[in-house]
Amino acid sequence: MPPVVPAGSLIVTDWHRNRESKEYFKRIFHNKKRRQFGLLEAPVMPPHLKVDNICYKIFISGKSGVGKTALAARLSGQEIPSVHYETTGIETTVVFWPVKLKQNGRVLFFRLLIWDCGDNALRRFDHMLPSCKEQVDAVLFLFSYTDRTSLEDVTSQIARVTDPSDRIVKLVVGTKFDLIMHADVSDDDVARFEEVSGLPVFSVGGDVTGGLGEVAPLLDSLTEHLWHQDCITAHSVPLSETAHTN
Ligand SMILES: Nc1nc2c(ncn2[C@@H]2O[C@H](COP(=O)(O)OP(=O)(O)OP(=O)(O)O)[C@@H](O)[C@H]2O)c(=O)[nH]1
Ligand SMILES: [Mg+2]
Repeated sequence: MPPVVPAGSLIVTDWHRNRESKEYFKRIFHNKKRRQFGLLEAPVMPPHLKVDNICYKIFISGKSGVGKTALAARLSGQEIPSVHYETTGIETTVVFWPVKLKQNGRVLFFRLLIWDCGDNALRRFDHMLPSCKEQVDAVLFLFSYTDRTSLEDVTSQIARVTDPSDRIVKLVVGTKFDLIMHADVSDDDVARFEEVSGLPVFSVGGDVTGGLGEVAPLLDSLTEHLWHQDCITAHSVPLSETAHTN
């Protein structure tokens, strides 16, 4: 299992709060809202701020209703549907996230292609899971704070989706953290799970306000783990020679 990378060891965390990052982060906004990127679109940078885009495939895994579609919307700054519409197939969302490397101050634009597959569709059609797993770089395993069985299910999801020998980044996300009145999972449960699984758990919940603070901890950690994984795979080969650069 890939190691957990301590926050801030490779990238500048919370860089969105830094004034110098403004020029980069404003490229993922349009009219003060997060810009929605099509599959072939990318932020346009002025020549003096030329940055590399590096692309990754991220799969969101979890029981039906746990909040996979809502998380994809949250990460891309879109509104979360208030009622549950089961996702009938695979939906993809593009999320761009600028990152500053600690080592050399270089800025990279991470392009995260998020794959969200409805859990019932995944179970009904055998070809869906292999498609989602194909060349995947990271998996976000979801549980809901309002459903204890969804946390217990994460271990079997990990076994179903990944192999102990693979180098896929794995993070766990607890959704519906805002529904504290209906909480069925305690802090102790989460701490125990983190200790046993060795995986970091992130908590999300509430409405999407479009502020970067609500997604930065998860996106910073995801990109930092992806970068770490790439450095290991490439044995510190310069970025221009790695497979993910375009
Ligand atoms: N309050 C609150 N509601 C949430 C949160 N995340 C998701 N929901 C709600 O939970 C319901 C189900 O969320 P979805 O994202 O559609 O669930 P899903 O995992 O995509 O489900 P399938 O597509 O059937 O596999 C929706 O009504 C969401 O509004 C959250 O963090 N807080
Ligand atoms: Mg869905």
